[in-house]
Amino acid sequence: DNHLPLVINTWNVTKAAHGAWQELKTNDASSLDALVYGCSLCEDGSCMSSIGMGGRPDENGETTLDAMVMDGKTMDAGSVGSLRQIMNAIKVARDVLKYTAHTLLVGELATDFAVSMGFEKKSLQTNSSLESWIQWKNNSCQPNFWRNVIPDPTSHCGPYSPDESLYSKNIKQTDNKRKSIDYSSRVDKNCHDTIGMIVIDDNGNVAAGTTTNGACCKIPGRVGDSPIVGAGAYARNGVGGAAATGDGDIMMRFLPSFHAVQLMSQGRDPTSAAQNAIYLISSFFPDVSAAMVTVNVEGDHGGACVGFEEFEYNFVDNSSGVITTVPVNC
Ligand code: SD4
Repeated sequence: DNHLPLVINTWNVTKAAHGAWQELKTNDASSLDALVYGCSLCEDGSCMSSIGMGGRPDENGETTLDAMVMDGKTMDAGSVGSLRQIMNAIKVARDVLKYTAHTLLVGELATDFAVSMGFEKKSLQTNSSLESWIQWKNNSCQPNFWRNVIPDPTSHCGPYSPDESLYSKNIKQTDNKRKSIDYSSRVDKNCHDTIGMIVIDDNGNVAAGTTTNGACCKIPGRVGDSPIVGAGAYARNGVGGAAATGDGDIMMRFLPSFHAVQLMSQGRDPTSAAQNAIYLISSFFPDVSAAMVTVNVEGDHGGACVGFEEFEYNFVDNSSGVITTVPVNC
């Protein structure tokens, strides 16, 4: 097929698309290695401030990373959740795939695994991540992830105060006192912090993957959708792949990437597969921010989104050889 190879990724992250494309075209890389290389270019924080190193920190001010890769030929996958102090999370995810029989390693022990694989351990904090954390800490109106701590934009937005019971983590409210979450306030709609990518090489091998630091000011230990197979991304040879971005705490309950690939395997075109997967989520959570890209092995591609002010994706295939940015209406 003259469309192959191809690369598609969430958001306008041409650095990642370009890196993956170069690997395919000039180094004859496999789809999996091209994907890992392209995404890893952004993990030093140089693409969007919120991917990888120096990205948006957790409540304690630490940046931790989620990443996954999936090989649609073997249906192998490797992923890491809440990985600490290792910059190239997607490369660690590939090592989980390649060198272990596991799928997901998490936290400090995933760091130990990475170190044993030769990765360098270092702080992921930068001046800008420190600054954004201090700003969050000092503004009690900023979104947080506690069900019993609802930011009140009408009140004075002072610093979080340790003795203010509203902001005390030690207060466990009973279910009937627990307020429902205003989902629309939790995710910064202008902050795009995940690359999800699908690469199909000229042998038709589909790889899919993600890398992210998750969500600003997450509760330490939180793992999002991005490293969850079928949620963050999914790949299947003979069909295609999908990758998702947005409010992962909600999205992971619906396995949207698996859902979309499943629909494509039943003959759906990529756009309607993405729309079905995303609109199912918003039918339960109308305020969710959620987006997805999809591509099939014929080279047809599409996207869908809800709740974002704008969503776009990068696409390049062999017939054009040029990276285009495709806007999607939300
Ligand atoms: C997460 N899905 O960890 C990621 C965040 C994201 O645009 O994609 N934001 O929930």
